[in-house]
Amino acid sequence: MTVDSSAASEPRRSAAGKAGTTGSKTGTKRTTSRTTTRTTARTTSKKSADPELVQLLTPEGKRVKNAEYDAYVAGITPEELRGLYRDMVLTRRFDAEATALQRQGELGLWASLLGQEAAQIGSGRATREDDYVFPTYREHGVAWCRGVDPTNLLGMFRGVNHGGWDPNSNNFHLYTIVIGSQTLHATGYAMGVAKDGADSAVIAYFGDGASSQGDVAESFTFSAVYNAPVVFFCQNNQWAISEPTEKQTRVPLYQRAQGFGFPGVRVDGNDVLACLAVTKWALERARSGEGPTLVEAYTYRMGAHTTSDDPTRYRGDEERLAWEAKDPILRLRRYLEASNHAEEGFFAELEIESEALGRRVREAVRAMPDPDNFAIFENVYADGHALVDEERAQFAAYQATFADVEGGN
Ligand SMILES: Cc1ncc(C[n+]2csc(CCOP(=O)(O)OP(=O)(O)O)c2C)c(N)n1
Ligand SMILES: [Mg+2]
Repeated sequence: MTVDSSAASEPRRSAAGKAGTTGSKTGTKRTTSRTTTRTTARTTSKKSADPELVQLLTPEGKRVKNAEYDAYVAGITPEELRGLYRDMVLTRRFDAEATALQRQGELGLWASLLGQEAAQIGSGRATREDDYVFPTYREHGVAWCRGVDPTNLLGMFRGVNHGGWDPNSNNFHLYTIVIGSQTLHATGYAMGVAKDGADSAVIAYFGDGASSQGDVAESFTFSAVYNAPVVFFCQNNQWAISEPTEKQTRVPLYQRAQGFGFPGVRVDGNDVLACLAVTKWALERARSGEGPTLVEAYTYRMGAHTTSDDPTRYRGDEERLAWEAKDPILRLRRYLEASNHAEEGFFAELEIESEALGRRVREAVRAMPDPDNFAIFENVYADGHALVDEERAQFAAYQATFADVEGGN
């Protein structure tokens, strides 16, 4: 069987070792003291064209065997597979709607996840309810899996709030714009989880560009040394705004983990099944006291960085076309159809559901109330602060200079 792989056509990689690393699967008791993480060569299915890449579904929708990861999706039912498909379709629809709303002036900005649905739905569905997720600003699919209502994601992008959801309701932290900083938050949180003796895991999302941040290196060091139950999920979407991944690293990103003393693995980020399996494996390691794991989901940002970006200024169409052939949604659809796991009615109903979601999102955004002008001074300190009081008073005085036009707009 011929297996296409996302990494096989990778054009820019220069220096690369071949094997990743895997951690010892021994040791099930979590402890905050040091435990030894052994590294051995990790190889993936012999059938894969690229031994670095874990792939369970080819771009043509063929299921390929993988000795290490099949077990993590062995019991998956046709209904669950359809569920993954539904998640990806609705997330893409929500994302397209948000992009359109920005173009209509209803949002100030939008960061599209187009192309990254499998990485986000596969990893998001691998998490358990009591796990804790630290996203960047693009994890709309993970938010969906965590049960955050998608309309709540839009407030910040409309400029009417600083987040829009209670992180503790769904164990899904607020979006983080400061690149890479959430990996430190996740590491600290995971160290706390370990101290509590809980068997929950923590997962931090970040990008290929973020991998160059000191914060990420620091969180790798701390999590390794303290054996924190955290999964670092890097979506390598090939670009950090206009900087290609080759400007971030001379080795495949997943191999960075080895230098910190924990395992790293590269998964086909456009293969929802592989992302589910690999993330389950990594979360299981965390739960059983084996410490951190780096998962590099090898994928592609099919759209612009944000609605403020114009990717035609720095990359060509051929690259995008090559990745479109590996579309995550199309490949699962092909698999569902070829294996008779979904009938035509399922796809038709999903289309209706997508339309309804689009309508709901449009209506919700337009109905969002403008914030109170002084809300920005709330929640800075738990008990108030003299400097905040002073700034509030200054702002009130400034606002008063507009009193004559108040209500006139
Ligand atoms: C500390 C910091 N530096 C710079 C920026 C500006 N910035 C916003 S997004 C971005 C690129 C991030 O790329 P990557 O980590 O690959 O994530 P992606 O946007 O591709 O999902 C940069 C440099 C920022 N937000 N924070
Ligand atoms: Mg990126």
